[in-house]
Amino acid sequence: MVHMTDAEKKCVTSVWGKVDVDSYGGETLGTLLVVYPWTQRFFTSFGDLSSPSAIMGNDKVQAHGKKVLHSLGDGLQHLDDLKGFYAKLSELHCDKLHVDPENFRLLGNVLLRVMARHLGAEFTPQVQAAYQKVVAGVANALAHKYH
Ligand code: HNI
Repeated sequence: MVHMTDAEKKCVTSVWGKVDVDSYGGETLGTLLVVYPWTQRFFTSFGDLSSPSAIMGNDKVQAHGKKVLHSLGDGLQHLDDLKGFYAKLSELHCDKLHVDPENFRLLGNVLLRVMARHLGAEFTPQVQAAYQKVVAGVANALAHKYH
C-alpha cells in the first residue's frame, strides 16, 4: 500500500485530469522500448521495432501504451488497495507474460519524464513526489504475485 496524504491524493487526481492518456500512453511505451531496448523482447508480435521512429510510429505500440496507461489511471481510484486492484494483472504478467518486475519501475519512471515534458512548469517537484509514490506503488502491486 502506498502512504499518501489526502493532499497528495488530491494533487494526483487533479493533475491526471491534464494528462492526455491516449497520447502519453503510446509515447511512454514507445520511449521505454527505445531507451531500454531489451524490453522489446516482450513485443516481438508487434511488428516493426527496428528504429526509434518505427517504434514511435508503430500502431500496436501506441494502442498497447494506451491500454497500459488507462489501467494505471484506473489504479488512481484504488490507491488504498493497489495490490488488490492489480492482483489479476500481476498474475498475468508473472505466469503468462514472464515480464521481469524491474520493467514496471522503468516504465513508471519513463511516464514521469513524459509527464514532465508535456506539463512543463505544472509538473512541480511536489507533483513529481506524489506521482513517484504512485508509480512505485503500482510497480510493487504488479510485482506482488511473483513467485
Ligand atoms: Ni503490461 C498486457 C497493464 C507494464 C508487458 N499490461 C497488459 C494489459 C494491461 C497491462 C492492462 C492487458 C491485459 C489483458 O489483455 O487482459 N502493464 C500494465 C500496467 C503496467 C504494465 C498497468 C505498468 C504500469 N507490461 C508492462 C511492462 C511490460 C508489459 C513494463 C514489458 C516491458 N503487458 C505486457 C505484455 C502484455 C501486457 C507483453 C500482453 C500484450 C499483448 O496484447 O500481447
